[in-house]
Amino acid sequence: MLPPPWLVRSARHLWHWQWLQLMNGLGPADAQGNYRRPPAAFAEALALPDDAGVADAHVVIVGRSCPWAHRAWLVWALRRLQATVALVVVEPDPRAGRWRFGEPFEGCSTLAELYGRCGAPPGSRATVPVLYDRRRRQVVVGESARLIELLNRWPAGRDFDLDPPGQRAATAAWRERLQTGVNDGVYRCGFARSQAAYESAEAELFATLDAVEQALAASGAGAGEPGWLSGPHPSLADVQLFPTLIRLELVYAPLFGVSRRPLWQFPALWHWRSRFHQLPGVADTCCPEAWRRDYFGALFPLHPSGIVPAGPALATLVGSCPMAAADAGSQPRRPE
Ligand SMILES: N[C@@H](CCC(=O)N[C@@H](CS)C(=O)NCC(=O)O)C(=O)O
Repeated sequence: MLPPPWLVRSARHLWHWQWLQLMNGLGPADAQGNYRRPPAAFAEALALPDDAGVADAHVVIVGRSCPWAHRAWLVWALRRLQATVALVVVEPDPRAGRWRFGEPFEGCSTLAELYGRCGAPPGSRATVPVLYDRRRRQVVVGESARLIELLNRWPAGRDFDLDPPGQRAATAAWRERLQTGVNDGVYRCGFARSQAAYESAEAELFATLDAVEQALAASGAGAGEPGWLSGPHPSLADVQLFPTLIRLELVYAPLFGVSRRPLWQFPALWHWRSRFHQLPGVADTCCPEAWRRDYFGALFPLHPSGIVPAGPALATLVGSCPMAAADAGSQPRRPE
């Protein structure tokens, strides 16, 4: 038997109120319902430590599902920092809503404990990624945008500058635009608390993706020519874009509602994503099962059932573009 309408109405009312309370735990919003990312606790990077490059003196702490941590992991992998910076992977604890260490790290079982011990202001969020200094027992930086700049200056196993001198201005401009429009943009869609907040974030997200698509297509980088977002060499702008785009079909489109245009409708971006994925070390940083499990399993207010949907295999997202293949099929073939 169907429940009476008054019961449905009251349950909806109560559920909406509870949803708003739970959303407060996920992230703050302004009066219009726009998600506002809280500031990081250790936002400013300390100077490059004198012992940068000494084996095991520093640790970068990441979580597999976190796109902000993914950028740090990418720089670590691309520059081959394995010999000098240890990588520690924390796991989410969905019940407690925080990160925990697999085995005690510096005597701490959770990231929150480590933050507290390093003097994070009370009430601040214990977020990944973190660059930690083992000798000084201090966080060097807890803000990913600064952290990747620092790791890019770290003495490396591979001479690979991700802020190449000839393309610095373009890299900086893209990084700023991507941070708001794309990296935070998908979260502003998913964590929006009103239709208007969602629509404005969604419009900015797809406008930014359109701009990237045009830039890549114009440079030839999307069509098989060598070249990257800010110029001929891969840069921190590419590093910033990849973690968001590689999660698009797997997580953000179904969970955050960013499904207006699937990525195969952006052929240059699709091709760019496949090429970036092929760079040495990048594939090892991609953990699609953990992404789906953590997002669908841990973001209770957005997905209360916790059911993890089946998703496309990663291999189908980093192969040739279905759109390009369709175009090629519809073109008259050139004589051999
Ligand atoms: N500003 C930070 C944001 C990082 C961030 O939000 N990380 C999330 C995971 S994707 C986190 O650790 N959240 C834990 C929490 O909010 O308690 C950065 O870019 O480094």
